[in-house]
Amino acid sequence: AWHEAADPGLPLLEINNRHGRAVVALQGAQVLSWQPAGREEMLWLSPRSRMQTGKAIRGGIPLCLPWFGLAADGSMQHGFARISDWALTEAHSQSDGSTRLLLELAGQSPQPVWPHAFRFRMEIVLAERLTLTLSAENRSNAPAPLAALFHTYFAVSDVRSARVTGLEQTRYIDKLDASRLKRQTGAVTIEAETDRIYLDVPAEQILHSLAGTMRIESDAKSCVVWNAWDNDRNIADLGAGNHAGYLCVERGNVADHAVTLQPGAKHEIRMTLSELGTHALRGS
Ligand code: TA6
Repeated sequence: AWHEAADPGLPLLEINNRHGRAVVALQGAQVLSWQPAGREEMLWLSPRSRMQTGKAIRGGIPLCLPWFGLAADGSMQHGFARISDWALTEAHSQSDGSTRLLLELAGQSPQPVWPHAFRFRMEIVLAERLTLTLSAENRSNAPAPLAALFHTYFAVSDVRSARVTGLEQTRYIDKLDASRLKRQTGAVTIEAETDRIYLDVPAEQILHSLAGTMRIESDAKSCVVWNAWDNDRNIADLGAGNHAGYLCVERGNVADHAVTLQPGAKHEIRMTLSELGTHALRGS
């Protein structure tokens, strides 16, 4: 139904294969929906999201690229990649029944705060698992600072009963407590507004919720955990009470793990999501 709300200038691609179904917006190379065969929706899309050209979409898997958080001059949050129109350069089915899409965004940066020529590529493979590979190449002749993150919104039955394992004993920056550095004890649970950047994290996290179990694997070193809690009322495209339905668990290289890309150099991050067989469709 949310397709119908989309502005006609916001093209959506749909993948359907024996492993499941996914919807990807060309704007931002953003995965909006992923439903493994016979399973529920794994990603959360805000019922209040704008579906308009040039406006960030609240949900699915937005990219934060080429920076995370506010730009150095305070002008723009999370980079321009998520509001830019990417091009589909390849789409094909593979012998194992999976589908592979390749999307690209290249040229001169539209943002003076990041004055570089670049090429970003995003590969999306829908198999039994969903694998995203993002690469960023600096095509300018000056070193470019770069952060890259998959800002995934996972659908949960109720965030108060969600739990993330795989971050035990990890250090994190608490953005809601003057960016103090703290250490996680036990699993991560959400009992209030939460906005943390975990550093040097293990390759794998598991998100447990009453809806089911999701494995998140990545070679990247940061993991951001975010839920707006009752601050959702102040975020127009989220809306009061809607925080209960999602938890952001975001893998990438940001903060201490942001990089400097030399002219001609590339940086790549990969993430694989696997549903661990527990999100059976209700009533089946
Ligand atoms: O990744 C967490 C975060 O950076 C939070 O600080 C919060 O603001 C969130 O992203 C959403 O950002 P957005 O620009 O999409 O509203």
